[in-house]
Amino acid sequence: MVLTCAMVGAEVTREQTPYLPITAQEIGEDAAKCREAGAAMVHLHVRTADGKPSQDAELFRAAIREVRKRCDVLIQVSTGGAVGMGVDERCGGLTLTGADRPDMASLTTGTVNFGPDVFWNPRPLVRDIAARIKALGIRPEIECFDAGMVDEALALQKEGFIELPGHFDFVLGVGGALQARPEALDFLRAYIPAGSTWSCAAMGRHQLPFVELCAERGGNSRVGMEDNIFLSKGVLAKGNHELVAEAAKRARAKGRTLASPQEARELLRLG
Ligand code: KMH
Ligand code: ZN
Repeated sequence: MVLTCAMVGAEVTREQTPYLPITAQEIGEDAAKCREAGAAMVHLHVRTADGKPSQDAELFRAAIREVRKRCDVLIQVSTGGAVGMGVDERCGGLTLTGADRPDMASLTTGTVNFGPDVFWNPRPLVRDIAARIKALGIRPEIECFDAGMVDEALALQKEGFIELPGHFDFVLGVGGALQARPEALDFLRAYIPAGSTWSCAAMGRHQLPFVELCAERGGNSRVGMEDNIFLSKGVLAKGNHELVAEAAKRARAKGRTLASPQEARELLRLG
């Protein structure tokens, strides 16, 4: 089972939790602890020094270097960024090559309500981002906030923008989108093309129970402060590694073994 940790996100603030990693060094230190706790991959966003969401290439470079000097966890850069960002800003992490090249990048395949906002992903923009991911020679994690985003992945394959079978991440529980319900997960995992891999990122209080559902169903799982800051009701996680450790405990209790980054690379066909 591949455990991914979405460590930073674009929405959570230091006012909500003092444990959110913001600087490259904080991200590197927490990532190493996540790896130790059982994560094979981290999904990364970056922030400016004052905590504002950014997708700046140099901030990504600094964070990636701080992670890689400490551990071998796979690094997936976000191309979603924060609502309202333009495509070039969103794709900052895709400009990094050589030793700083990310292992994977997220790709959301449709527009969706996002709480009071709209996460804007019109079809030409999705194709633009998919082409940049392909040009970098890495594979996307296809992020589906709603069921139609699976169908759009099939359209992207037909048009040559992505390869399938692929790796899907079902993001369940965002306000205005598909909610974190077991039947939604069961529909989606049956709906993706045969041979594809999947994980699920459930929001808020659903995060840790969904690790167990994913474990039971033979899938992979994403946890982390991007989606949930609480270890239990009213108890903040004192770092992403605490969420990963709890996820690892629950997955193992369901009889799953956790993939190393190298094993995850093979399972997700990252080459
Ligand atoms: N912050 C959300 C608006 C991604 O990383 O690709 C989008 C997001 C998706 O987090
Ligand atoms: Zn993200």
